[in-house]
Amino acid sequence: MKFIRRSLIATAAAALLAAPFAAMAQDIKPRLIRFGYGLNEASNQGRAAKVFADAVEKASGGKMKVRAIGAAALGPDVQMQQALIGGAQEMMVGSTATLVGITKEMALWDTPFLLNNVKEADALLDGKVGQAVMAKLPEKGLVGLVYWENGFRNLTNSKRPVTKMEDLDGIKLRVMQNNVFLDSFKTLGANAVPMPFSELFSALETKTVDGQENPFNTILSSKFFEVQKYLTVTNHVYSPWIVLVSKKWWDGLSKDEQKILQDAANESRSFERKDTREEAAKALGDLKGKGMQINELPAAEAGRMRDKLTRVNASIAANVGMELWQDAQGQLTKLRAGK
Ligand code: TK8
Repeated sequence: MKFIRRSLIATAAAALLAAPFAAMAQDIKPRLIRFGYGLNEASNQGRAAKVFADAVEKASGGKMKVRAIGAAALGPDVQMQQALIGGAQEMMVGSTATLVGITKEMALWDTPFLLNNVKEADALLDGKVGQAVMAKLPEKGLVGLVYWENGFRNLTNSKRPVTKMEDLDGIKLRVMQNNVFLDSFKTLGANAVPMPFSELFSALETKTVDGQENPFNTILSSKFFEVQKYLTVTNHVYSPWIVLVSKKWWDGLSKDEQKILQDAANESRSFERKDTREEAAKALGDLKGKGMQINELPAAEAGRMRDKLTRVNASIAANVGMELWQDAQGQLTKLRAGK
């Protein structure tokens, strides 16, 4: 009897002691962050995702852990955006173009021939205009941290070299799931088909589509050169990527945790832009080495395309709002005047 009572007391005492320990164990269990992206691990996107993951882990002393999951294993951009909004996934990086269905102001970045160089891109994205566009996300259940560079987009296809606008006639061209891209390429005469990036390689391989458009880096890292003969340097639009957080999840973080994520995102942005630009500078030579036939779109043809797209530009301005459109144009005018 005595023995039983003593052991009961011991059990109760152990339970009392165990409770706070269990709570502590909960506290030190790291926060797991699933960070999804669409390209391969061996791409500019994959490398920067790793830099972000390492920076978060280091700054949090291991209390926050980022699992970077590439190759659209968590789904294409559009699906991940929904998972973030619902709180089923914490973070992602993807194209601003696929976000337009959620935040119409993102279409500003889809304006053909809007930006002339990466200096203009950095100034606009990191300045007032880029931040104003990003500020539209929280009301939709998303938080934007930084813009990364996807880059200037160029055209590839398996049918013929594109040296003038008319060469696009009848080319079945995959575009991102975005009305501006769809409209632009239809206006230029291509048979544009929207499709998630994750389906693109096999669609090119099976000739479901003849061509696509993406920066040099992606044409290289996604091995499109294996299934595309012709590359035309068009630089028809500058595409940003955006690092997104689920707002539902973000709101449950402490201020310190939010700062760790924002700081790590800033660090990843510097790394990513430098890495992307270095890779892009030599990618064209690499693609030539892989057997692609490359030509530059003559400036006069780019001009013709620009003129043809005036109507599309007008509809972008109307959709994103005149104030934003004029702010962007105003900042560009100033930049170009060297102010
Ligand atoms: C990757 C995409 C890709 C984009 C596209 O998920 O879809 O063509 O350029 O980078 O976001």
